[in-house]
Amino acid sequence: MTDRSVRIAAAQMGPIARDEPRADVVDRMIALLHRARAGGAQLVVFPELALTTFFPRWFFADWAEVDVFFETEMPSAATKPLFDEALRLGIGFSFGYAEADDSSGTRHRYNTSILVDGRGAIVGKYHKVHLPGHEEHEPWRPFQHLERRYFEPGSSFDVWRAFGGIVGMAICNDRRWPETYRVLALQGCELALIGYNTPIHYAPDPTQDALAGFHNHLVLQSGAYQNGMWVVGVAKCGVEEGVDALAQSVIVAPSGQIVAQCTTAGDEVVVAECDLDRCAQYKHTLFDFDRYRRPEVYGLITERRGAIPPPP
Ligand code: ING
Repeated sequence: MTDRSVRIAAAQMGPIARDEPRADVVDRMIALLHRARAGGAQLVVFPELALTTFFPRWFFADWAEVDVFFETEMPSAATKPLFDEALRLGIGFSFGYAEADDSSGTRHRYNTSILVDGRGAIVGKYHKVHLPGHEEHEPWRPFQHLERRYFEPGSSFDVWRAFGGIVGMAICNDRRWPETYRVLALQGCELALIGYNTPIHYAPDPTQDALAGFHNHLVLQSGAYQNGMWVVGVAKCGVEEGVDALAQSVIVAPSGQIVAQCTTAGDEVVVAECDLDRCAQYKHTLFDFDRYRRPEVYGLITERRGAIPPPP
């Protein structure tokens, strides 16, 4: 058994204020990079929408007010210091941001995550597939969740060969859908990097609030175990512009065990030794997909969107 260990850091971030300059946020990310480096990390995972406050919590009638939160180039002048420092340290990283893509002549906006290798190259880009929340202003809510208004959904889950293994990315709500992990794992994914911004209060059903932490770890751990992959879930958390967001960032082994967990609701780094060869303990036994899966029985999973119960 070879050892394909990668030392991975979960770089959790505390609140980002609405008017916090990107340069200040990048300084925080570089400080986290240094703390990860001190722990020997080769790959640092940052949260979803790591450069700005979680702006989908507000309704903006004017798109000009929304677009200030988007990046039109990556790296940009504001983020280049992060790329430069990571390159100097030889560390790879991933982070989420709001992407404005004007390359087609019309603007397309995505909730995006990128993967950068130790040589500073952007080796992967992912557009969030599962957009939660709602499309129109819903004043009954204490705060909005307008990702479905501000972003277009992505159209694929992809993997990339990097850091000695096969790496995939997902974003926040994606982690709640088992299809996310399974589609990645059907491409051989050994490591899934997942940033999140999760308000603890869920207006449609507040009874879920008390279970926010349980549900977060439940889905990350089951995704890891059922697909024999390492899963890194990293929060932007704490009370951000009056909204309390879940922390509890974790690194989860293919066994489903949590091997490292943040214990604050702020900027914090935890590091774990992630031997990608441990994936085989599950992928080649209990979850040997090619031997045990029955896709001919699973047709409804891709044919049908909503549930259709039997006739009464
Ligand atoms: N956030 C949330 C998530 O799926 C949400 C949406 C909020 C779900 C509160 C449940 C409760 O973690 C994002 N950004 O997807």
